[in-house]
Amino acid sequence: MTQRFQFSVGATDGKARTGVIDTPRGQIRTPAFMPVGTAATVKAMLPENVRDTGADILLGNTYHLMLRPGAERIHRLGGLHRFMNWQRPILTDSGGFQVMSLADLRKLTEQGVTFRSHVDGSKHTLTPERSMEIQRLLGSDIVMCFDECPALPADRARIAESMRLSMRWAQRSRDAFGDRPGHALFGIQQGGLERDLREQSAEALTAIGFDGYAVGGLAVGEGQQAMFACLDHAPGMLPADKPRYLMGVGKPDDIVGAVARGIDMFDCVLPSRSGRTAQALTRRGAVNLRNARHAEDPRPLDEACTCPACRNYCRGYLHHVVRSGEIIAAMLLTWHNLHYYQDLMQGLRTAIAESRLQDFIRGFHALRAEGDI
Ligand code: PRF
Ligand code: ZN
Repeated sequence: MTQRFQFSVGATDGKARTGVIDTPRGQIRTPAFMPVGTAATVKAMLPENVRDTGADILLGNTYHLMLRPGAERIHRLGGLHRFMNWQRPILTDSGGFQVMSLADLRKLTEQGVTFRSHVDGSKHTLTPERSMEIQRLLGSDIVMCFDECPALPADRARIAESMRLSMRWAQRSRDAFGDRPGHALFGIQQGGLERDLREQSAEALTAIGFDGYAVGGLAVGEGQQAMFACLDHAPGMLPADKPRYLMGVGKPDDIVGAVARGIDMFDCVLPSRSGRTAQALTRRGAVNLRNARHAEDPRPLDEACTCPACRNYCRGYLHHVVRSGEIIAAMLLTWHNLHYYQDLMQGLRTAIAESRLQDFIRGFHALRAEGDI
Protein backbone atom coordinates (compact mmCIF):
# COMPACT_ATOMS: atom_id res chain seq x y z
CA MET A 1 0.00 0.00 0.00
CA THR A 2 1.39 3.33 -1.06
CA GLN A 3 1.88 6.08 1.52
CA ARG A 4 1.45 8.69 -1.17
CA PHE A 5 -1.47 10.48 -2.65
CA GLN A 6 -1.12 10.27 -6.40
CA PHE A 7 -3.38 10.70 -9.41
CA SER A 8 -2.61 9.00 -12.69
CA VAL A 9 -4.64 9.41 -15.84
CA GLY A 10 -5.24 6.15 -17.67
CA ALA A 11 -7.14 6.72 -20.90
CA THR A 12 -8.70 9.83 -22.41
CA ASP A 13 -11.60 10.14 -24.86
CA GLY A 14 -12.14 13.73 -25.99
CA LYS A 15 -12.00 15.81 -22.80
CA ALA A 16 -13.03 12.83 -20.64
CA ARG A 17 -10.46 10.85 -18.66
CA THR A 18 -10.26 7.67 -16.63
CA GLY A 19 -7.72 7.41 -13.91
CA VAL A 20 -6.81 6.17 -10.45
CA ILE A 21 -6.17 8.14 -7.29
CA ASP A 22 -3.85 6.14 -5.03
CA THR A 23 -4.17 6.82 -1.33
CA PRO A 24 -2.88 4.96 1.74
CA ARG A 25 -6.50 3.87 2.36
CA GLY A 26 -7.00 2.45 -1.13
CA GLN A 27 -7.59 3.34 -4.74
CA ILE A 28 -10.25 5.64 -6.11
CA ARG A 29 -11.23 4.81 -9.69
CA THR A 30 -12.19 7.90 -11.69
CA PRO A 31 -14.60 9.17 -12.85
CA ALA A 32 -15.79 8.50 -9.28
CA PHE A 33 -19.08 9.02 -7.49
CA MET A 34 -18.84 9.63 -3.74
CA PRO A 35 -21.95 8.70 -1.72
CA VAL A 36 -22.76 11.31 0.91
CA GLY A 37 -22.26 10.31 4.54
CA THR A 38 -23.04 13.66 6.13
CA ALA A 39 -23.58 12.62 9.75
CA ALA A 40 -21.03 9.76 9.80
CA THR A 41 -23.50 7.45 8.08
CA VAL A 42 -24.75 6.91 4.55
CA LYS A 43 -28.37 6.95 5.68
CA ALA A 44 -30.14 3.54 5.60
CA MET A 45 -26.94 1.69 4.58
CA LEU A 46 -24.27 -0.32 6.38
CA PRO A 47 -20.80 0.81 5.21
CA GLU A 48 -19.94 -2.69 3.94
CA ASN A 49 -23.03 -2.51 1.74
CA VAL A 50 -22.04 0.92 0.43
CA ARG A 51 -18.80 -0.77 -0.61
CA ASP A 52 -20.82 -3.60 -2.21
CA THR A 53 -22.44 -1.00 -4.50
CA GLY A 54 -18.94 -0.22 -5.82
CA ALA A 55 -18.05 2.96 -3.91
CA ASP A 56 -14.32 3.65 -3.43
CA ILE A 57 -14.74 6.79 -1.30
CA LEU A 58 -17.36 8.57 0.82
CA LEU A 59 -18.01 12.23 1.48
CA GLY A 60 -18.31 13.60 5.03
CA ASN A 61 -19.22 17.08 6.26
CA THR A 62 -17.23 19.35 8.56
CA TYR A 63 -20.32 21.43 9.35
CA HIS A 64 -22.55 18.59 10.59
CA LEU A 65 -19.83 16.69 12.45
CA MET A 66 -18.45 19.78 14.24
CA LEU A 67 -21.94 20.45 15.61
CA ARG A 68 -22.79 16.84 16.44
CA PRO A 69 -20.96 14.91 17.88
CA GLY A 70 -18.00 17.34 17.58
CA ALA A 71 -14.63 16.92 15.87
CA GLU A 72 -12.67 16.52 19.11
CA ARG A 73 -15.02 13.73 20.26
CA ILE A 74 -14.65 11.86 16.95
CA HIS A 75 -10.88 12.27 17.28
CA ARG A 76 -10.95 10.80 20.81
CA LEU A 77 -13.04 7.89 19.50
CA GLY A 78 -10.39 7.01 16.92
CA GLY A 79 -11.20 9.28 13.97
CA LEU A 80 -14.04 9.27 11.45
CA HIS A 81 -13.02 6.06 9.64
CA ARG A 82 -13.07 4.00 12.84
CA PHE A 83 -16.08 5.88 14.26
CA MET A 84 -18.30 5.04 11.26
CA ASN A 85 -16.56 1.77 10.29
CA TRP A 86 -15.46 2.84 6.79
CA GLN A 87 -11.76 2.18 6.29
CA ARG A 88 -11.49 3.39 2.69
CA PRO A 89 -10.88 7.02 1.67
CA ILE A 90 -13.09 9.83 2.96
CA LEU A 91 -13.30 13.32 1.45
CA THR A 92 -14.66 16.03 3.75
CA ASP A 93 -16.25 19.27 2.67
CA SER A 94 -14.96 22.29 4.53
CA GLY A 95 -18.18 23.67 6.04
CA GLY A 96 -18.63 27.08 4.45
CA PHE A 97 -21.15 25.91 1.86
CA GLN A 98 -23.24 24.09 4.48
CA VAL A 99 -23.12 27.09 6.87
CA MET A 100 -24.58 29.25 4.14
CA SER A 101 -27.37 26.81 3.31
CA LEU A 102 -28.22 25.42 6.77
CA ALA A 103 -27.05 27.61 9.68
CA ASP A 104 -28.93 30.49 11.33
CA LEU A 105 -27.74 34.09 11.96
CA ARG A 106 -24.68 33.87 9.73
CA LYS A 107 -22.08 36.63 9.81
CA LEU A 108 -19.32 36.64 7.21
CA THR A 109 -16.06 38.56 7.68
CA GLU A 110 -12.56 38.42 6.22
CA GLN A 111 -11.63 36.19 9.15
CA GLY A 112 -14.36 33.59 8.54
CA VAL A 113 -18.00 32.97 9.39
CA THR A 114 -19.87 32.91 12.69
CA PHE A 115 -23.26 31.26 12.89
CA ARG A 116 -25.76 29.50 15.08
CA SER A 117 -26.23 25.73 14.85
CA HIS A 118 -29.39 24.53 13.09
CA VAL A 119 -29.40 21.69 15.64
CA ASP A 120 -29.45 23.53 19.00
CA GLY A 121 -28.85 27.23 18.35
CA SER A 122 -25.33 27.20 19.83
CA LYS A 123 -22.83 29.75 18.47
CA HIS A 124 -19.82 28.65 16.38
CA THR A 125 -17.04 30.10 14.25
CA LEU A 126 -15.45 28.59 11.18
CA THR A 127 -12.28 29.98 9.66
CA PRO A 128 -9.92 28.40 7.14
CA GLU A 129 -7.64 27.47 10.05
CA ARG A 130 -10.41 25.89 12.16
CA SER A 131 -11.81 24.03 9.14
CA MET A 132 -8.35 22.53 8.45
CA GLU A 133 -8.07 21.56 12.14
CA ILE A 134 -11.50 19.89 12.16
CA GLN A 135 -10.78 17.95 8.97
CA ARG A 136 -7.45 16.83 10.48
CA LEU A 137 -9.20 15.70 13.71
CA LEU A 138 -11.68 13.73 11.62
CA GLY A 139 -8.79 12.06 9.77
CA SER A 140 -10.09 13.06 6.35
CA ASP A 141 -8.05 11.75 3.41
CA ILE A 142 -9.08 14.50 1.01
CA VAL A 143 -9.51 17.86 2.72
CA MET A 144 -11.35 20.70 0.99
CA CYS A 145 -10.31 24.34 1.25
CA PHE A 146 -12.57 26.68 3.20
CA ASP A 147 -14.46 28.74 0.62
CA GLU A 148 -17.56 30.81 0.10
CA CYS A 149 -20.15 29.82 -2.49
CA PRO A 150 -22.40 32.77 -3.28
CA ALA A 151 -26.07 32.03 -3.89
CA LEU A 152 -27.06 32.65 -7.51
CA PRO A 153 -28.34 34.83 -9.02
CA ALA A 154 -25.84 37.41 -7.76
CA ASP A 155 -24.38 40.38 -9.58
CA ARG A 156 -20.91 40.23 -11.03
CA ALA A 157 -19.34 42.51 -8.42
CA ARG A 158 -20.61 40.28 -5.62
CA ILE A 159 -19.36 37.11 -7.40
CA ALA A 160 -15.95 38.71 -8.00
CA GLU A 161 -15.53 39.85 -4.38
CA SER A 162 -16.63 36.44 -3.09
CA MET A 163 -14.21 34.64 -5.43
CA ARG A 164 -11.30 36.85 -4.25
CA LEU A 165 -12.21 36.14 -0.62
CA SER A 166 -12.28 32.40 -1.39
CA MET A 167 -8.82 32.70 -2.99
CA ARG A 168 -7.42 34.42 0.14
CA TRP A 169 -9.02 31.66 2.20
CA ALA A 170 -7.48 29.07 -0.15
CA GLN A 171 -4.00 30.44 0.69
CA ARG A 172 -4.82 30.39 4.42
CA SER A 173 -6.16 26.82 4.06
CA ARG A 174 -2.94 25.76 2.31
CA ASP A 175 -0.79 27.39 5.04
CA ALA A 176 -2.83 25.83 7.87
CA PHE A 177 -2.96 22.36 6.25
CA GLY A 178 0.84 22.20 6.05
CA ASP A 179 2.59 19.08 4.81
CA ARG A 180 0.71 15.86 5.55
CA PRO A 181 1.99 12.92 3.48
CA GLY A 182 -0.81 10.61 2.35
CA HIS A 183 -3.42 13.31 2.84
CA ALA A 184 -4.56 15.66 0.09
CA LEU A 185 -5.79 19.24 0.03
CA PHE A 186 -8.05 20.32 -2.84
CA GLY A 187 -8.56 23.93 -3.93
CA ILE A 188 -12.02 25.13 -4.97
CA GLN A 189 -12.55 27.29 -8.05
CA GLN A 190 -15.28 29.92 -7.77
CA GLY A 191 -16.40 32.74 -10.07
CA GLY A 192 -20.02 31.91 -10.85
CA LEU A 193 -20.79 31.79 -14.56
CA GLU A 194 -18.21 34.48 -15.44
CA ARG A 195 -15.47 33.00 -17.59
CA ASP A 196 -12.79 35.58 -16.72
CA LEU A 197 -13.46 35.19 -12.98
CA ARG A 198 -13.15 31.41 -13.35
CA GLU A 199 -9.80 32.03 -15.12
CA GLN A 200 -8.57 34.30 -12.33
CA SER A 201 -9.68 31.77 -9.73
CA ALA A 202 -7.91 28.91 -11.53
CA GLU A 203 -4.72 30.99 -11.80
CA ALA A 204 -4.79 31.87 -8.10
CA LEU A 205 -5.31 28.24 -7.06
CA THR A 206 -2.69 26.88 -9.45
CA ALA A 207 -0.15 29.40 -8.13
CA ILE A 208 -0.77 28.18 -4.58
CA GLY A 209 -0.63 24.53 -5.68
CA PHE A 210 -3.05 21.79 -4.62
CA ASP A 211 -3.34 18.00 -4.87
CA GLY A 212 -6.64 18.36 -6.73
CA TYR A 213 -9.04 21.06 -7.83
CA ALA A 214 -12.79 21.38 -7.40
CA VAL A 215 -15.19 23.34 -9.52
CA GLY A 216 -17.40 24.99 -6.88
CA GLY A 217 -20.25 27.41 -7.17
CA LEU A 218 -22.24 25.42 -9.74
CA ALA A 219 -25.52 23.50 -9.39
CA VAL A 220 -26.86 26.35 -7.27
CA GLY A 221 -29.95 27.05 -9.36
CA GLU A 222 -28.44 28.13 -12.70
CA GLY A 223 -29.83 25.14 -14.63
CA GLN A 224 -28.09 22.40 -16.59
CA GLN A 225 -27.59 24.41 -19.77
CA ALA A 226 -25.77 27.23 -17.95
CA MET A 227 -23.77 24.73 -15.89
CA PHE A 228 -22.64 22.86 -19.02
CA ALA A 229 -21.75 26.17 -20.72
CA CYS A 230 -19.46 26.92 -17.75
CA LEU A 231 -18.06 23.36 -17.79
CA ASP A 232 -17.24 23.78 -21.50
CA HIS A 233 -14.26 25.89 -20.33
CA ALA A 234 -13.81 25.68 -16.52
CA PRO A 235 -12.19 22.21 -16.18
CA GLY A 236 -9.63 23.04 -18.89
CA MET A 237 -8.36 25.94 -16.76
CA LEU A 238 -7.31 23.48 -14.03
CA PRO A 239 -4.13 21.34 -14.14
CA ALA A 240 -4.69 18.25 -16.31
CA ASP A 241 -2.49 16.07 -14.10
CA LYS A 242 -4.66 16.55 -10.98
CA PRO A 243 -8.17 15.27 -10.20
CA ARG A 244 -11.06 17.63 -10.93
CA TYR A 245 -14.08 17.46 -8.65
CA LEU A 246 -17.50 18.98 -9.42
CA MET A 247 -19.02 19.64 -6.00
CA GLY A 248 -22.63 18.68 -5.26
CA VAL A 249 -23.44 17.24 -8.71
CA GLY A 250 -25.69 15.69 -9.58
CA LYS A 251 -28.47 13.99 -11.52
CA PRO A 252 -27.31 11.11 -13.76
CA ASP A 253 -27.45 13.24 -16.92
CA ASP A 254 -25.50 16.05 -15.16
CA ILE A 255 -22.76 13.55 -14.33
CA VAL A 256 -22.60 12.13 -17.85
CA GLY A 257 -22.35 15.64 -19.36
CA ALA A 258 -19.72 16.72 -16.82
CA VAL A 259 -17.56 13.61 -17.39
CA ALA A 260 -17.59 14.36 -21.12
CA ARG A 261 -16.33 17.86 -20.21
CA GLY A 262 -13.37 16.60 -18.13
CA ILE A 263 -14.66 16.14 -14.55
CA ASP A 264 -13.29 13.20 -12.51
CA MET A 265 -15.19 13.25 -9.19
CA PHE A 266 -18.75 13.85 -8.02
CA ASP A 267 -20.88 13.83 -4.88
CA CYS A 268 -24.62 14.23 -4.51
CA VAL A 269 -27.32 13.40 -1.97
CA LEU A 270 -29.75 12.54 -4.78
CA PRO A 271 -29.36 8.72 -4.85
CA SER A 272 -29.44 8.35 -1.06
CA ARG A 273 -32.07 11.03 -0.40
CA SER A 274 -34.45 9.90 -3.14
CA GLY A 275 -34.11 6.34 -1.83
CA ARG A 276 -35.87 7.58 1.29
CA THR A 277 -38.69 9.26 -0.67
CA ALA A 278 -39.70 6.24 -2.80
CA GLN A 279 -37.86 7.45 -5.89
CA ALA A 280 -35.74 4.92 -7.78
CA LEU A 281 -33.18 6.15 -10.32
CA THR A 282 -32.87 3.71 -13.18
CA ARG A 283 -31.42 3.39 -16.68
CA ARG A 284 -34.86 4.42 -17.93
CA GLY A 285 -35.13 7.46 -15.67
CA ALA A 286 -36.79 8.06 -12.31
CA VAL A 287 -39.51 5.68 -11.05
CA ASN A 288 -41.76 6.53 -8.11
CA LEU A 289 -42.55 3.28 -6.29
CA ARG A 290 -45.42 4.94 -4.41
CA ASN A 291 -47.41 5.03 -7.67
CA ALA A 292 -50.39 2.63 -7.73
CA ARG A 293 -49.32 1.22 -11.10
CA HIS A 294 -46.66 -0.85 -9.30
CA ALA A 295 -49.07 -2.45 -6.78
CA GLU A 296 -49.41 -5.82 -8.54
CA ASP A 297 -46.36 -5.67 -10.77
CA PRO A 298 -44.43 -8.96 -10.41
CA ARG A 299 -41.40 -7.66 -12.33
CA PRO A 300 -38.22 -6.34 -10.77
CA LEU A 301 -37.56 -2.59 -10.65
CA ASP A 302 -34.86 -3.04 -13.31
CA GLU A 303 -34.34 -6.51 -14.79
CA ALA A 304 -30.75 -5.64 -15.71
CA CYS A 305 -29.74 -4.43 -12.23
CA THR A 306 -27.91 -6.85 -9.90
CA CYS A 307 -28.65 -5.03 -6.62
CA PRO A 308 -30.61 -6.88 -3.87
CA ALA A 309 -33.74 -4.76 -4.45
CA CYS A 310 -33.85 -5.86 -8.10
CA ARG A 311 -32.60 -9.44 -7.66
CA ASN A 312 -34.84 -10.44 -4.76
CA TYR A 313 -38.02 -8.37 -4.88
CA CYS A 314 -40.78 -7.41 -7.30
CA ARG A 315 -42.14 -3.91 -7.86
CA GLY A 316 -45.30 -4.94 -6.00
CA TYR A 317 -43.25 -5.63 -2.84
CA LEU A 318 -41.27 -2.38 -3.12
CA HIS A 319 -44.59 -0.52 -3.56
CA HIS A 320 -46.00 -2.28 -0.48
CA VAL A 321 -43.08 -1.43 1.83
CA VAL A 322 -43.03 2.17 0.57
CA ARG A 323 -46.76 2.59 1.21
CA SER A 324 -46.45 0.93 4.63
CA GLY A 325 -43.59 3.22 5.65
CA GLU A 326 -41.36 0.22 6.35
CA ILE A 327 -37.67 0.91 7.05
CA ILE A 328 -36.66 -1.70 4.46
CA ALA A 329 -38.12 0.53 1.74
CA ALA A 330 -35.44 3.15 2.39
CA MET A 331 -32.77 0.45 2.67
CA LEU A 332 -33.64 -1.28 -0.62
CA LEU A 333 -34.18 1.87 -2.67
CA THR A 334 -31.03 3.56 -1.35
CA TRP A 335 -29.07 0.41 -2.17
CA HIS A 336 -30.53 0.30 -5.67
CA ASN A 337 -29.88 4.02 -6.30
CA LEU A 338 -26.27 3.86 -5.11
CA HIS A 339 -25.76 0.68 -7.16
CA TYR A 340 -27.20 2.40 -10.22
CA TYR A 341 -24.87 5.40 -9.77
CA GLN A 342 -21.81 3.17 -9.37
CA ASP A 343 -22.86 1.11 -12.43
CA LEU A 344 -23.14 4.36 -14.37
CA MET A 345 -19.62 5.40 -13.29
CA GLN A 346 -18.24 1.98 -14.26
CA GLY A 347 -19.99 2.28 -17.62
CA LEU A 348 -18.41 5.70 -18.15
CA ARG A 349 -14.94 4.47 -17.13
CA THR A 350 -15.13 1.49 -19.47
CA ALA A 351 -16.50 3.57 -22.34
CA ILE A 352 -13.66 6.10 -21.98
CA ALA A 353 -11.07 3.32 -21.76
CA GLU A 354 -12.50 1.81 -24.97
CA SER A 355 -12.79 5.18 -26.74
CA ARG A 356 -16.54 4.88 -27.19
CA LEU A 357 -17.83 7.54 -24.81
CA GLN A 358 -20.01 9.26 -27.41
CA ASP A 359 -21.73 5.93 -28.23
CA PHE A 360 -22.23 5.28 -24.53
CA ILE A 361 -23.81 8.72 -24.06
CA ARG A 362 -26.12 8.17 -27.05
CA GLY A 363 -27.24 4.84 -25.57
CA PHE A 364 -27.68 6.45 -22.12
CA HIS A 365 -30.04 9.11 -23.51
CA ALA A 366 -31.88 6.68 -25.83
CA LEU A 367 -32.88 4.36 -22.98
CA ARG A 368 -34.03 7.28 -20.83
CA ALA A 369 -36.10 8.61 -23.74
CA GLU A 370 -37.93 5.25 -23.89
CA GLY A 371 -38.97 5.77 -20.28
CA ASP A 372 -39.97 3.23 -17.61
CA ILE A 373 -41.36 -0.06 -18.89
N1 PRF B 1 -18.12 24.80 -2.15
C1 PRF B 1 -18.05 23.86 -1.17
N2 PRF B 1 -18.90 22.82 -1.11
C2 PRF B 1 -19.85 22.73 -2.06
C3 PRF B 1 -19.99 23.68 -3.08
C4 PRF B 1 -19.08 24.77 -3.15
O1 PRF B 1 -19.11 25.65 -4.03
C5 PRF B 1 -21.08 23.25 -3.86
C6 PRF B 1 -21.63 23.92 -5.05
N3 PRF B 1 -22.38 23.06 -5.85
C7 PRF B 1 -21.57 22.08 -3.27
N4 PRF B 1 -20.82 21.78 -2.19
N5 PRF B 1 -17.08 23.96 -0.24
ZN1 ZN C 1 -31.37 -2.42 -8.55
